[in-house]
Amino acid sequence: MTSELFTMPKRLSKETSGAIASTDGPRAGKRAFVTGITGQDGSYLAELLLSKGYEVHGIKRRSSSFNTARIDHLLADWHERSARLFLHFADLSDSTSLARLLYRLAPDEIYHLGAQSHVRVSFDIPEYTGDVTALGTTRLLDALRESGIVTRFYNAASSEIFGQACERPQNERTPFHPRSPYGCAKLYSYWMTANAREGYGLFAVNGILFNHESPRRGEIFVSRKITRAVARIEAGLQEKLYLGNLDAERDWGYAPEYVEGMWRMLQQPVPGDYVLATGETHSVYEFVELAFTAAGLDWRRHVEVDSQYYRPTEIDCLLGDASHAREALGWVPKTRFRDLVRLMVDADVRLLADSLSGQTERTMSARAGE
Ligand code: NDP
Ligand code: GDR
Repeated sequence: MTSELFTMPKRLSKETSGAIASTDGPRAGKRAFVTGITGQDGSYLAELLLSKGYEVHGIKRRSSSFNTARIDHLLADWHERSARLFLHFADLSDSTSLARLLYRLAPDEIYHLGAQSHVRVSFDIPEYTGDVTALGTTRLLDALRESGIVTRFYNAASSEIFGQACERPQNERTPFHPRSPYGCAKLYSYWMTANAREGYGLFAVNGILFNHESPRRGEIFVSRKITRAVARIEAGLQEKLYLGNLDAERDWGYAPEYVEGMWRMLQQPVPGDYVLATGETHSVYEFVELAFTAAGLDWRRHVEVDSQYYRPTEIDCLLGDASHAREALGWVPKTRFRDLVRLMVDADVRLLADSLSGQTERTMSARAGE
């Protein structure tokens, strides 16, 4: 389906638009554009796409310190002919930067992963979360429409949109009841993506992903907070770990497997929405117990509850049903909960040992032994 709203804008010439020199030539493979490439999922996705021969363009935010640690091992000097990963300064709060890049790059596929992604923090900065996580998607979709390019669009939706769900497990037809500013922002983003598909015929998909973790998980998400603390307690650098609600249950999978699912969604003949989940749910308490036991520690001696980590509204239990993804995409999660906890503890123990021995120049993936 086409629409007048997709009419090509008057294009600038390459000279005046400042086309990116290294990407001007004919393309051998597909070109992908990734928001959130510096995050956990973005880094695994970049690896996957490069391994499939893609040329990958990601955006990074201006920061007063380096924020590319997760992808440093993938970056080559962009002057070199072999370079296939390129970073550009842009921000989801700056529509002009997004429009300019999409126009210049005309990517075959767009993976929209950028967000203020922390649920607890979204209660402290709800307006900002709405601006980046909700409106950021609108800005990107609008930039896409204005640039007049033909492309495929993946939106990182979230199991948080189910919130206090009325049924268990949750699938693509489960009604939504978000329980945080983040969940509300993701629900808006979800509907904007669906609307672009229905209204403008865009190949746009929502990946409704349940929690997925890895050694590259941000340090203030509960899984990584626990495994880092276990490593530090084992090394005698820390005595206590303060957590919030230990009873909350989540469907936890392994991040590299989930980015494979994202890619598969964009290779389908028609666009749709997909849940990715393991189909198992475990409490934070279970995560704690397994992680401490893996390092030979007794969690009761070290873990205390601090109510400041509680949320004004919590989701008690999330459990996903990914049978649609299994049937349509052939996507099946492989890493079990117990193995996930173990590999994260092992990675943090190695990471700490490396940093204590001064081997700080080693890349994150090498440190994690992945
Ligand atoms: P991360 O928090 O690790 O990464 C978020 C990314 O978004 C980072 O690259 C971050 O940049 C970038 N970002 C934040 N604000 C802006 C902005 N204003 N402009 C441009 N980029 C910005 O998230 P994950 O990798 O874990 O998750 C990827 C996506 O999937 C997110 O949208 C998340 O909400 C969603 N999701 C994640 C799940 C999970 O379990 N991991 C489950 C379901 C959904 P910087 O590095 O500079 O901070
Ligand atoms: P979540 O992940 O909110 O599910 O969002 P998080 O790891 O933050 O919390 C999971 C559960 O653990 C409980 N919890 C704590 N959480 C944190 N961060 N810190 C604590 O000290 C703590 N103690 C207990 C929480 O209350 C919660 O129940 C993640 C993010 O990646 C989102 O971007 C994504 O959309 C969803 O997963 C699916």
